[in-house]
Amino acid sequence: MPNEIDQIKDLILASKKIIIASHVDPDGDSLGSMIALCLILKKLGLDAVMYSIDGVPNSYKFLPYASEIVSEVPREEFDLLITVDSSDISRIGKKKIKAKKIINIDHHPDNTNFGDINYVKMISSVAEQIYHLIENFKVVIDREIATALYISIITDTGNFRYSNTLPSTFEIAKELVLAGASPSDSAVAVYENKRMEALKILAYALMNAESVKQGKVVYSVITHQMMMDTKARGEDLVGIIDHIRSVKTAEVAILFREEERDRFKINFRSKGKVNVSNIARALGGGGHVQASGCQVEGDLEEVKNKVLDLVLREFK
Ligand SMILES: [Mn+2]
Repeated sequence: MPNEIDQIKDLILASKKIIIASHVDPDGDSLGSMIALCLILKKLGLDAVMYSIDGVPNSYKFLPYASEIVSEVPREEFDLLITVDSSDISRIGKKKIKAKKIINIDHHPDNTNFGDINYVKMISSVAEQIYHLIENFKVVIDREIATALYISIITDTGNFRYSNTLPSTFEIAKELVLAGASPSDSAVAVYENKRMEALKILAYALMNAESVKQGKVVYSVITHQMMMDTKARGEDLVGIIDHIRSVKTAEVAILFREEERDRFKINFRSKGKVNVSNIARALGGGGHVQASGCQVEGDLEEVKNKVLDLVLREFK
């Protein structure tokens, strides 16, 4: 029985029309690994469509080939759909892609193994998995591939700070830097690219932060009104949760964002002791042990109480 990587290689080489899809609300890992995979396929003489239902957030438009990513589902039927960083097929969005076969490449523990081939491994990022594909394909990593994968790794590990950072993460990062990825340029591109509006909405979030359970749970709320006041957009909220988590006593950080009247998008971060994937899943969402999210309907007080209740229960 050949392993998943060999099976993936065989299926890719046997396919003519290929589409790669990232998840909704795409992050650095899903975009970077999608781009790297597409560039590898190009080197093999294969063309692939890159698809992200929510397009590319401005903060990731610097990625090589980001402008080639489409947000409309092509009408034709594909031989192969490759999903990256998506724990379930529903994560690529509501619009259906016609494809004969699916390869599912992901590192989420709650992956539903929805593909014809499932390459699911609990490592730092899909980028690490793509790196192993490259080794098997014997493709030379150029500066663009290296940069795309390096960005994936730093965004999913919080620049090598989260507990998913393994020795293998550094080994692969080293190879990517040798191949031309720049750690300093990448860090500037990812962490120092904010709009002024992002600073203002961050100020609101920090000013309004509160804590419970002797500071072990720190949370904040971003209302629609605050978004209006600061002219902030969804992309300006990236990273706010990490500031909330930075409180010394905090074990869990929560950010409630009012998406529309009586509907809140909620992000969780944990320093490791509390499994926030369980909490998000109980509320219909998903994610990792240390980073997860969900949406909850109800008025703010109701939603806050429900969520905090669940979080406090995870402490026992
Ligand atoms: Mn990821």
